[in-house]
Amino acid sequence: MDYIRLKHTSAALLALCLIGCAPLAPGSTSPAPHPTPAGTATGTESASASTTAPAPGRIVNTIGMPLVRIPRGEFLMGSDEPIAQLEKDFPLMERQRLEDLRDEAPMHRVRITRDFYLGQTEVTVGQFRQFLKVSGYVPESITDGTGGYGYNPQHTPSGPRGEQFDGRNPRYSWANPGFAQSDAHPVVNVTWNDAQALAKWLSQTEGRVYRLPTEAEWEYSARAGTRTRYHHGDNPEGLTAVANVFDAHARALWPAFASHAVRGDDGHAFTAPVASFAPNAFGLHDMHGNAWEWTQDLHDENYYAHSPVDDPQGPTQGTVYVRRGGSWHTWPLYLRASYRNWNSPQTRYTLVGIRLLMEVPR
Ligand SMILES: [Ca+2]
Ligand SMILES: [Ca+2]
Repeated sequence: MDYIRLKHTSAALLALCLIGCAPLAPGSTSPAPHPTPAGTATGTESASASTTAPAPGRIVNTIGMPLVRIPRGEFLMGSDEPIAQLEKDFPLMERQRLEDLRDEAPMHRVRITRDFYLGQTEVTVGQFRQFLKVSGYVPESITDGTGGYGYNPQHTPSGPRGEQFDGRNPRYSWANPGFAQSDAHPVVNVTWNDAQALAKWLSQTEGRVYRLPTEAEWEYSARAGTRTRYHHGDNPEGLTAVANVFDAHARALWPAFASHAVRGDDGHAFTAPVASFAPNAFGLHDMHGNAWEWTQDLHDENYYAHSPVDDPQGPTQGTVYVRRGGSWHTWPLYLRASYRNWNSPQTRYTLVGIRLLMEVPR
């Protein structure tokens, strides 16, 4: 289950170039082989030893965050799947939920004109802790005093939003989502504003430009040359091999939503240590599931109809920011590469985390 319902309820609440790279030729939609970096000015190059999959073109920054160089290229963004096809493959979904996916259309050609580095994983609890310790930053859930959300076995959903998690409550924050997390798990209960603070601090500390990815950069990275619903293909039941999703483990804790769970078992009822699953063709882990990932873009459901081909930056006006990829608590329909959901920049939740982009210096 996910708090997808928030999309339809309260808007107020939801409300480096390194020598030796081999970018995609303009016009190509195939994932390029991982380019090999010749060096880095900051961080430690690490193309082999790691807890994550070896990936040439990979660097590790000053807080231990691995980033993978993504080659520029073109892709088809969004989805043009007919509702009839989705009804066939997601038979338990109400018609309205399928109609609500119209902001994924029209499918349109997008060109990413510059290589960039993207976090190989979501930002981890350990990385976020280090950021707080060194920078002195205090996360929004603590400064505003309202706290975050958390898993509480005794929590009974009630009220108009029918929250599946307990909160907001000051007992919950990035440090406590109500379930056990090690430093290797993705940090959650972090806001879009918290992500901005982390990016700003890393930029100042390393003399680089860090930021959240645009929606286009995110989807290009998640697809890694594929045009299917997920990077492994179209079958939701294949997700448990590549992602931490709402699976048999989670189903046992939320029986009311059991019918929407994938049948398989990914081994994790809550968040999983990042990079527990195989990466996509770009070497990125957990683009589907584990934690939702904030993007830099505001949301406009009609944006795709008029967005530019080159490096779309999202609408210039709006109040909510897009998050992508689904989470450990998300149904398969909402784990598709094209799916868009959004929240206010103050939103913090047990399912939402961060993945950062680092620009290649001009
Ligand atoms: Ca799971
Ligand atoms: Ca994710």
